[in-house]
Amino acid sequence: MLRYLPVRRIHARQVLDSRGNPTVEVEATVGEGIVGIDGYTARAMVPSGASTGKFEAVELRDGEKDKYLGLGVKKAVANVNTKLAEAVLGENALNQSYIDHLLIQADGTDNKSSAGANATLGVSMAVARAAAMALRIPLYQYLGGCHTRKLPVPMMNILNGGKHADNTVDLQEFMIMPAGAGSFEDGIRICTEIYHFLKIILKEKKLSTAVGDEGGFAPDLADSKDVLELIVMAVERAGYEAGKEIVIAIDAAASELYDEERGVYYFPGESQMKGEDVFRDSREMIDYYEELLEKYPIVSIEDGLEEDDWEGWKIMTERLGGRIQLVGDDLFVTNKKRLGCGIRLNAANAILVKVNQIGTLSEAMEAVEMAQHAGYRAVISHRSGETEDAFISDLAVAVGAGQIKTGAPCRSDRNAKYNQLLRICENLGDLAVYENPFENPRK
Ligand code: 2PG
Ligand code: MG
Repeated sequence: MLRYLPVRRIHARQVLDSRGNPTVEVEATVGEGIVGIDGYTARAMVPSGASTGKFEAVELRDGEKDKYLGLGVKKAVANVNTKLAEAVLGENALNQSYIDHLLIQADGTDNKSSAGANATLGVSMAVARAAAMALRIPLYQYLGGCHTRKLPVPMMNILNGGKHADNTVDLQEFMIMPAGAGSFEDGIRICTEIYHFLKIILKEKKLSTAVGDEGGFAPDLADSKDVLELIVMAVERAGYEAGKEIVIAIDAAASELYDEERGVYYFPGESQMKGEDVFRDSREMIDYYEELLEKYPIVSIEDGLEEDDWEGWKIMTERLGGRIQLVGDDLFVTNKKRLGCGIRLNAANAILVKVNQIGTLSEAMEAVEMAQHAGYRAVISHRSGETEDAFISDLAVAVGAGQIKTGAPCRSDRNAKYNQLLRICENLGDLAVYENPFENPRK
């Protein structure tokens, strides 16, 4: 059995992401020079957020105002090509946790602010992919083992708002989940049909069919109820039953609405559409969600409150946690310390996992493990700024997350993830498992 697979070459370059911003791409070559083993080169690209949590690991940007509006990543690229490469060259690519440990050490800070989480993550992912290639097994199997076979239920964001669109919808994401579909493939088909019917309905109503950063439509609507009405209409028009084949998830991204000075959440779009300022405090936010739950088949709310409001999260979990999934994104930032705090306090009951929030693959996988041990669910997620890299699809299957959030069935940066999952589905054949994650709510 192959036990030692040396990292032979690490090389980074600056490329573009789905929003036209620079990002880091890393190539890793492993194995060269070992008897009987060819060299294998794999590539990974790093995603980037817009509604970024303030406790996330640091994404290093150049800040040169005359180039890419300050968003270049040449410094992160240089860090990969110098100190991170030096740290892992000659080391065993088959020992991912050790590779990641070396990257963390080479950075030397708590939040990857020296090398940049965009630099460490690129190396981490490229090495893992190269190792899988050398072993000639699919990435999901390399990361998850031979028993890996659970496909995730997609959270498809078909209507964009908040920081991801230029419209009046204040909550960031309205997603459909084919939780009652018979297979992953059917789930994708059903959601895509609903997406197309939503477009037809928007056109009929003379609303905009332009899309936001994650490929969902971004019309001007008065409030969340209007959005949910349209979604239910699209589900029915496509021939499905909302609450049966299809359930709904929301990412409120409430940290973005929070007005720190006043200690309340401000809804700018709703205010504009209604001609009066709309504020909600923490308790009113929970009341608001409760009202929406009564009327619509919502099964999951992400970042319902802002990232510092542990007390509010505790109360929200007490009030809603028995009925729906409450996902911590900005709250947990894929960080075990923050997740541990949430578990102790009984705040939220699920974690959103974004590899670039923490900066290495091992740390992200450990966060999933910690969540699953505590009876929390895990949702693997893209960022609003993405690339054609579909690493997270393999990761979602590898950890058996059961849920993936990766945008609308529109724009190749989003469909790259769905298409990779379709390939994995085909690869698994009859072994593939597709389950409704909400059938046996664990709380
Ligand atoms: C989120 C993400 C992804 P961003 O808030 O969950 O949908 O957005 O990448 O902008 O943080
Ligand atoms: Mg979020």
